Amino acid sequence: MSKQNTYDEHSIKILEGLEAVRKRPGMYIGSTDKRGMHHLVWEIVDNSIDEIINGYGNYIKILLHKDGSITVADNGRGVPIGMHESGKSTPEVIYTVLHAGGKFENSGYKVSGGLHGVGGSVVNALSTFMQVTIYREGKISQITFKDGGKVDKPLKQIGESKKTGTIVTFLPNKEIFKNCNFSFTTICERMQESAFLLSNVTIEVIDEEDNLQAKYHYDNGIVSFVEYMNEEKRTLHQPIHFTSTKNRIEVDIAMQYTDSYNEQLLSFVNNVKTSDGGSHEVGFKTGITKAFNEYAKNNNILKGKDASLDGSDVREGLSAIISVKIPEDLLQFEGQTKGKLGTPEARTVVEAVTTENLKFFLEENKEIALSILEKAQKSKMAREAARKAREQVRQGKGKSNKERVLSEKLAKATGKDYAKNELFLVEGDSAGGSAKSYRNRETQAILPLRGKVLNCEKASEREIEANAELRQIEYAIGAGLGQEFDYTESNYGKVIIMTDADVDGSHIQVLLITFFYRFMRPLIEQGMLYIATPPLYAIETSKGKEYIADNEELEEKKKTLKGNYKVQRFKGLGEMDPDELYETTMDPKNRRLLRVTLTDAALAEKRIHVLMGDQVEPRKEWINENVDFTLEDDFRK
Ligand code: 0R9
Repeated sequence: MSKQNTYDEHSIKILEGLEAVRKRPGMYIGSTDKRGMHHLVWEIVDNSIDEIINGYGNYIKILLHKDGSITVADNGRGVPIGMHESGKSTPEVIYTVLHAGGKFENSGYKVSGGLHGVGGSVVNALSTFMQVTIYREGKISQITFKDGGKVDKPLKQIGESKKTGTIVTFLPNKEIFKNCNFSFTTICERMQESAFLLSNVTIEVIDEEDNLQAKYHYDNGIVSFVEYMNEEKRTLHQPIHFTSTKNRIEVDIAMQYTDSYNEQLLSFVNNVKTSDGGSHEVGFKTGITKAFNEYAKNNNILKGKDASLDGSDVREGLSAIISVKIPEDLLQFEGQTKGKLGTPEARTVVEAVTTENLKFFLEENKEIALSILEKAQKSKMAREAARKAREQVRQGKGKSNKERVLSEKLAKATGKDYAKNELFLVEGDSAGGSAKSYRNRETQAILPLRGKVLNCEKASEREIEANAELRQIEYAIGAGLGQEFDYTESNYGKVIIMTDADVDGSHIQVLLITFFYRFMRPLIEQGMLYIATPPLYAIETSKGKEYIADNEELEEKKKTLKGNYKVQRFKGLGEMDPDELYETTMDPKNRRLLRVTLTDAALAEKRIHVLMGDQVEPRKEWINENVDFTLEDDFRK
């Protein structure tokens, strides 16, 4: 037996380490759902990215194979192939010893605060197959593992080549990652982000099953990123770009205003996205507010007694990327998913760099400064007007005739415990009528919606206000709109979308989700938005009537039935009797509500585009991944 195959004390320790990963995968990769499984890919890709950051290689390729395995390849130097002091080959150590990568670590900017950097051994532990092929020193060498890190074939030369690089293939353990598949879209989004941040690197993603491919390469880093974010918008100027290093913190910022009302801010620390923001974002926001207010005062745009522009005013229509590089000893991450930067120095440094550079830019570019300030002033006025109008509505004043008519459609709940109250947005007047007649009047309010809701992917707040259906929803919820929206003011703890289980119903759901996403996002973030799931079938047997959720459940049920039975298919909510609708879909005792969650809001605006576009496939995938419900049946067409 060769040395690599003998199970000595050292090998046992290694297998125990890998066993610990399998026992508590969550500790290493966050979770064992789809997100966790993709984390395995990020772990491997991060190694390639580290190599590129260190100055070696410019190409990464990812292949999603038909059998559920995945390959990541880079053209760096290749993992060293020599013998390690333990007597094992270096690749064996790297892919079986926890945290071994770190010992060889030579990148000054490795992110250790997040879930990153735990390395190939964790991926190996959670895979039933892993193969590492290395092109280095004129040779092609390969090592294969099975069953979560056991060496199947030790490192061996399998050929000769002048190329250099590393290829890693692995098959995630299906018992750990149940019902999970790799998603081409998720991988593409992340790789595109990396391509933006790295500049002059090509990243290719290929899905062999569905024959899809994508290739990313950007010459201008985060400037290209901002241009991409604003691709479909009207911009007010060329992107503003500045970089600077202070107190060992490197700041790289690109920003560009558009004529839209939306703010889009993405931040990164050491090339890893900080989805929950943190001190660098705070510094940036304070910095731009300061720069614009100072400029406005110095140039008499804001006069003596005028109130200052507020942060939200100067961020209206702004798209920005904040990328900082922080040395390891200063890194602090917060929050459950470690997506928030804590490092206090990042706030002061980013604020100083932003104020300084932006002030300089504004002085040098008067016309641009004025156009941005004009927009900010408008936002300030609209904000003040909206606040006054809301106060009047709250005090019962200023309720127009129109609003009174609108509010007649709403069947209010009588209870005053707002958190317990529920607002049902019901497709169609007829189902709305059924729901109104048979509901829990104390806690359940009904607002019937007629026809399709406005597609508000690109609508402004003013257009929303002009749209009767959306205006009603805003008015019923009573917590404002857009930047003024305050979920604590909501008249309801749950807002429930109730539509027919057909294509039109699904479309209405998507349109409403888009509306809430754009204009009442905290409602989604707070987990207050739901989808009702009316049953598709009822089965009548000698024992009585039973409701069936979907086709799958129907097939299962049919297998268990003996004797005569009758299947009824509900084509819409209107086909159910009012008591039936209440019992199956509204009664908290029986109903099944699906909570709408946005797992990753960062590029969501871009995704809303996908969602609202003409193509069905990307939309279906987006919904499946980002909204906690599936609409398989309805989106199959
Ligand atoms: C396809 C995924 N790629 C990788 O996993 C990968 C790891 C890796 C790497 C090095 C180069 N390319 C890589 N790709 C490397 C080489 C050298 C020094 N550091 C890193 C060198 O030539 O001296 N390594 C990651 C960890 C290790 N190598 C090490 F620990 F073995 F050094």
